Amino acid sequence: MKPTNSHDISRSAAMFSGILAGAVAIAIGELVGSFSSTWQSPVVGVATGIIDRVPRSVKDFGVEKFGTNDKLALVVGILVASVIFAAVLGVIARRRPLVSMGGFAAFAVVGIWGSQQPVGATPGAIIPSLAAGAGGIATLWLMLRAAPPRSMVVTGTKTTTETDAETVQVPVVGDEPQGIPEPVAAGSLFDSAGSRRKFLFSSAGVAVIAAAAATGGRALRTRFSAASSRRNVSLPRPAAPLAAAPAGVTSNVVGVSNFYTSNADFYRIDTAVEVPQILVDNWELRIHGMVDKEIRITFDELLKRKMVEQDITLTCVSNTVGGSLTGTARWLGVPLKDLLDEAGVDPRADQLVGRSVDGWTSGFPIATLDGRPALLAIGMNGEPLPLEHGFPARVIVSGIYGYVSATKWITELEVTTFDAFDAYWVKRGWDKLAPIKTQSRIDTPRTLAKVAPGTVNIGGVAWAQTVGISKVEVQIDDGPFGAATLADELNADTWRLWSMAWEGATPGRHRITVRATDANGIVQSEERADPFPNGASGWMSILVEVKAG
Ligand SMILES: Nc1nc2c(c(=O)[nH]1)N[C@H]1C(S)=C(S)[C@@H](COP(=O)(O)O)O[C@H]1N2
Ligand SMILES: [Mo]
Repeated sequence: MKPTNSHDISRSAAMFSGILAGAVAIAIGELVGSFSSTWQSPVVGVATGIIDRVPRSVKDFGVEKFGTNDKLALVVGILVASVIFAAVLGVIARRRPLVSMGGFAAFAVVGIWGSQQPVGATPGAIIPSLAAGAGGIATLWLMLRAAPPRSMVVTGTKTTTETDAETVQVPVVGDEPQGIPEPVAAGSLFDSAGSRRKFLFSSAGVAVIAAAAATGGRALRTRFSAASSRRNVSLPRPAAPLAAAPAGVTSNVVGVSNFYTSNADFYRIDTAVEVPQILVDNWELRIHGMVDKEIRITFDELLKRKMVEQDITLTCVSNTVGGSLTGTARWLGVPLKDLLDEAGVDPRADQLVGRSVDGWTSGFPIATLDGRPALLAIGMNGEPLPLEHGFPARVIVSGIYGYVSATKWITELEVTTFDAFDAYWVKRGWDKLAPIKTQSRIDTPRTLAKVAPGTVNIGGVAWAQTVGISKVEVQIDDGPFGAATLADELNADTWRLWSMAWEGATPGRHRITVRATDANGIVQSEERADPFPNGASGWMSILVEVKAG
């Protein structure tokens, strides 16, 4: 028979202790991570580190599969993996307490790795992970000590009692029993002096503390929330306010996009696990690199500069044909050209790099600042930038995809060369140069929609930023392409709405195809290409079911 002793606790109690210890570790990480605006939750840090490292194909899969919830899924995945790992460490602790402590230390090391991900991470940022690891070990120790010996746990039909211990002859000095054999093996560290009662109370206590720490940490984080800072910003008036867009740019066909995309509906794409929280008082933009003189601008100083308003359609390179990763807004900001002129650009420099607080970078040719709208933007559709869209400042440049230009939460503009630096997505294989491809999209009817025979209203948007759209054509099945009606053009940097009444739609399944022509007379490429490495191309086609009744 296997010898039992007081420190031999049940497997399930050990597993449960491990899980609680893991929960405490994570909770302490959340709490301590909220003590400083430059620290972060280890879970978030690790998620960020993973996002930065996954191969492109896996990442695309994540985005496709989970949409913008991919980050949430990742965080949940990390939590589940942590719980499983902690459970295993709990079980291991019964026999090999040092190994289990090592496991918690490894846990902390992973957190430390995550904490050092953002550019400019301070050495102090490892503290939340260290505290988490220590908290985990301490909790495991406490729980295992509180756990009842296995002998008190009913296993099957047999209940062992701890009578052996009582029959041991103990030398007595004074009133104290001396020399009770120290528990061996598992007992040396996680020596159980527990009982079921003690274990229950400890569990409840630890769970409450963990929950309080995690919630407290989350709540404390909001001290550094940018939301209130944003509410206090009042946007300056532009030097020459833009007139409201004329009604002619909109469409009266139901289902076609609004000309301006509301901030709430504007697509969001970035690698940030948590929206960076920047308080304007802590914000500064540094313009440096190959410049005559480095410039630092605070938010207050920025507000005093000459502001312009510009209507620009922003597009993501990951937008698939017919996709929704594009939107139009009225942006308010300072022309990038003004800022660079002030800094004085070295003629040998050819790349302007934007760097965000979280270390993300973009880069595009300085020559792109050729007169097209290109802003350091602080306002979007009449409001300060929403937090998810880069508060307090971001870059917006017409005609090039967001990944090379549209740095949100920007803190640095660096004048450099393409030889010297590859930006975030360029390092991951995407093209260095990324002009937006001419595209057209059918907004209505929806793919596989059922529509009544007769007249079917078709409509959507088309874009060719910096050039403009001169024609949109629609094809039904294999018929000829017919010109759609174009809404008025606001400017060459925004999309153009279009519509067409398809007369005499007959019952059955039909294909609708759209293609645009830019203002230079160049027809949108028919060749199908995936977004990687420089943007999708191809004509959008949908199928509709024409059905009476
Ligand atoms: N800091 C930061 N800025 C970023 C990104 C990012 O991952 N991090 N993604 C870029 C990409 S790929 C695009 S398409 C645009 C999207 O801007 P939006 O989220 O405001 O629509 O932001 C750009 N700016
Ligand atoms: Mo993008």
